[in-house]
Amino acid sequence: MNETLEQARALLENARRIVAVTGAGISAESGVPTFRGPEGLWKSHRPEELATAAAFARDPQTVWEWYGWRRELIATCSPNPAHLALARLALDHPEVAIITQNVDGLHTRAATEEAGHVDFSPALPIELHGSINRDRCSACDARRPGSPVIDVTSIDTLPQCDRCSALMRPDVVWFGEVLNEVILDRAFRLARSADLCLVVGTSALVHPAASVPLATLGNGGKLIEINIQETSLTPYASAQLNAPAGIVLTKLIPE
Ligand code: BJW
Ligand code: ZN
Repeated sequence: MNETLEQARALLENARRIVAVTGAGISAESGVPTFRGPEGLWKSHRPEELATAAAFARDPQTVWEWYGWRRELIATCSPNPAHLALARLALDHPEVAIITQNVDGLHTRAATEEAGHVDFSPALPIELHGSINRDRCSACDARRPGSPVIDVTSIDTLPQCDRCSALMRPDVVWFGEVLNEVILDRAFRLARSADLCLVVGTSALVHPAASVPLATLGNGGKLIEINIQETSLTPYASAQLNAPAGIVLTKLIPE
């Protein structure tokens, strides 16, 4: 890895505008399970089966059980050295944006931990797939902070909207749903104007998020990939660092 690490350091030092596109792998060292792979299954359901509006309409109790389990788990997790290193990079460097597919809020927590306050920070992420810690009404779109514990005993005990009494759902983007247009435009604009894209811990299987690094490449920018496995983006990477994100990013972005 040492030679590639040197290449990656040189790319980072020479870049003026940088985007970091992250996925579930960056939170793996915090104890948050990834979606795909042997560790990624929950009660033998695949995310494609549970993370859909159709699954919620058919069986909201099972879908809420999964999200409730994940909320409780994430509440016990903390940002790891990889989140903190990216937050440092964004605070120290004038033009860095963190774009995440993750809904776990760990980049946001890292931003406040590194900056020491909760106001606007350049280390706050652009969250493409929403936040697991917010609820959204399935009928009127009202949003509110989510309860940390969900009672899935019956439909009537599931979270309900204060405004219209319909079922609340997690404020995340499910398969087949469109991503927020403003957020997505911003992510693509930043990626297109970046000289360098760090792609960290994503299988790069889910679109349109997986196309964001391609926008940097398409405009003549370079990619650094940090992943314990190869992905469809690996052949396009100027440097592929094949090791856990926490180890690589602390070497690449020292304190
Ligand atoms: C480590 C590590 C360590 C582990 N260090 N690395 C174009 C082509 C084909 C299909 C489509 C397309 N455009 C749209 C689609 C359809 C669909 C899609 O992409 N399907 C594909 C699966 C084929 N996309 C959508 O439906 C999207 N909507 C949309 O496009 O609307 C317009 C439209 C509608 C209808 C038709 C056509 C267009 C919405 C996608 C929403 C995804 N939502 C989820 C759930 C969010 C809520 C929740 O959390 O429950 O988002 S699915 C899930 O996957 C989650 C993730 O953000 C996303 C990506 O997963 P990620 O982060 O890459 O995780 P893993 O587990 O896959 O990978 C982990 C990686 O980490 C691995 O590589 C490991 O090796 C690595 N790793 N430890 C470094 N320590
Ligand atoms: Zn409502």
